[in-house]
Amino acid sequence: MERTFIMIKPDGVQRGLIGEVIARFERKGFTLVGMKLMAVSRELAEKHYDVHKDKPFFGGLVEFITSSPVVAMVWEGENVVASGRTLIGATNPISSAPGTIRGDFGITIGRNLIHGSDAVETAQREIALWFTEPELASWTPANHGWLYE
Ligand code: FUP
Repeated sequence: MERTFIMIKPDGVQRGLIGEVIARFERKGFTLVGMKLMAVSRELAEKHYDVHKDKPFFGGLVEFITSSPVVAMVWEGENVVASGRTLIGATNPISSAPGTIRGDFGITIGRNLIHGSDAVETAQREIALWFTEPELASWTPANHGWLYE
C-alpha cells in the first residue's frame, strides 16, 4: 500500500490546526502509520528542501521550518500521494480551492500550513529522511473492507 510524508508546518501547529488536518486525512479514509511533534534541525530542513537550495526563498524557508515545532506524519492508502496533494491544495493559497487545507486556511505561499510529498519516489525519500523503521506501524484499520473494493 502506498505511503506519503505529510508535515504540518510551524504555522499550522501555532494556529491550532493539527486536529483539523489529521481529521481531514482520517475522514478521507487514509491510515496514520507514523506521527511525531518535533523541532526541526537546520540540517534536516536543508536536506528536506534540498531541491530548492538555489532558489531565492530557500533561506527564509529553512528559517521558517526550524522556527517552531512541526508535526511529521506518514499516511497510507491507495494513491495517497496524489490524493493527499488534492486534500492539501495548490502550493500558493491564492490558487488553492476552497475545501482544500491551504484553500480554507492559508493566505500566502510562505505560510501555506502543510507539506505533502509530490511523487511516490519523493515520498520514499522523505519518509526515510524523517522516520526510522521502528517509528512506523503497519496495521489494518477495521473499516478497510468498506474503503476498498
Ligand atoms: P509544495 O510541493 O506544494 O510544498 O511546493 P514546492 O515544493 O514548490 O515549495 C516548497 C515550499 O517552498 C512551499 F510550500 C512554500 C515555499 N515557497 C516559497 O516560499 N516561495 C515560492 O515562491 C515557492 C515556494
